[in-house]
Amino acid sequence: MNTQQAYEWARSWYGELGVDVQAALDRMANIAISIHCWQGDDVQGFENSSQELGGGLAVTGNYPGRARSIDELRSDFEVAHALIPGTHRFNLHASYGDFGGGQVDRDAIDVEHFSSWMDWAQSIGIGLDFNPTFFSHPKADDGWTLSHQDRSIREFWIEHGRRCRRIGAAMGARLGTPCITNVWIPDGSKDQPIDRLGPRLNLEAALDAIFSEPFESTHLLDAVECKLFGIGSESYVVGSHEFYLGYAISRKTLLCLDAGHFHPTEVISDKISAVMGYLDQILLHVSRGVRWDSDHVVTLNEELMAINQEIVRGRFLDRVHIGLDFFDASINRVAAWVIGTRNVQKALLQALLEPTPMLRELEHGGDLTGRLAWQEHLKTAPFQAVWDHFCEREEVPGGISWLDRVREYEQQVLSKRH
Ligand code: RNT
Ligand code: ZN
Repeated sequence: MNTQQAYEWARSWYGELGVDVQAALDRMANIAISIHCWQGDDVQGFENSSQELGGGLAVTGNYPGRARSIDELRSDFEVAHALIPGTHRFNLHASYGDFGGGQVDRDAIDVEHFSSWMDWAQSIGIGLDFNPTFFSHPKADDGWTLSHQDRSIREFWIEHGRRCRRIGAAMGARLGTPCITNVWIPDGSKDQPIDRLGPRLNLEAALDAIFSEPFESTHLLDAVECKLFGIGSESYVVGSHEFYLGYAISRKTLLCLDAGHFHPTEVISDKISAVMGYLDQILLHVSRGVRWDSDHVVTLNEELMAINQEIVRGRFLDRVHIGLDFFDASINRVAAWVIGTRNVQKALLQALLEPTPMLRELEHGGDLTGRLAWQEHLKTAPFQAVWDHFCEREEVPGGISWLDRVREYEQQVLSKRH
């Protein structure tokens, strides 16, 4: 059976369950994933400083070939993007500005430092997303930024946040697609604090100051990212889930849910339907924690499936922005991007191929036995044939053949970086 015959057979298999495969593929082709720049260079950035990675973030592994310059990062991403079906977005951190070999502090960055990124994005036809960088900086070395007890430190970071929104809005205006600008700060405490309230009040006021400048929502969308704990903030995180949920609802920003930011058995797939009644849009940081917020490359596991099922079943595709957040330096970084992004797409496509009305009917009719039997049966549906057809349609390698291109690029380019 050739791939076309396999696809036709799979199509009729799904068709018998009332699933329109063609419609699912058409929908898939238009879903842009926000691919994070920081998998390409181990969250180092291009600030020309000797500052080490901070904020409790940890990248482990020393696989050769890390991107050391803007040109290398762009080239690596282009290789990955060409192996991922569809057109996606690139998610930059403020520390990745084009500073021309000089040093520009975080409270002095401006649109001009990102104009070459915008030129590049436009030239390859992708949108950009953005993040202020509240870590890996002398003024964040004690682990506190926007909620710092020292007003001058808070003001430094507020200025950074305000500038980042201007940069984000410029990206959105230039590229014709809103730039989601996501605030994550590391602030918190290793041990039990006496004052849990004060820093939260500081953070609330600092965020209000950052968000006070109005921008068109067609240019800029603001998001805030909550977290349960981090390395060095095990006992208290200022920007917790409750804090940011309340903030996002009251200020009408997006809430960012990172899959690695909750208790190990607490899942963001269950949070989507809970928050969508109160929030217009949300951002996801699809990640994979292994025992902790370890940011492993996303695999096609049950939670990834559940996240995407929730987005599709709730008809939230236009209101949930899918971003990625993982960083693994122990494997080829281009492959990490390709594997993680394609996995999200596979989960999404499987969700779009679900015979949801039939499953709902079983559930509503009280046939929980049938529901479980069908859920399990669908796990071995002839999905691979549909996926390969989708890749072919989008002119990218199907199956595992993309790996040949990554290996070739590794041999010709990545292995020569020392
Ligand atoms: C950290 C957050 C945040 C970062 C990136 C680099 O716990 O998940 O999103 O991973 O900003
Ligand atoms: Zn995140």
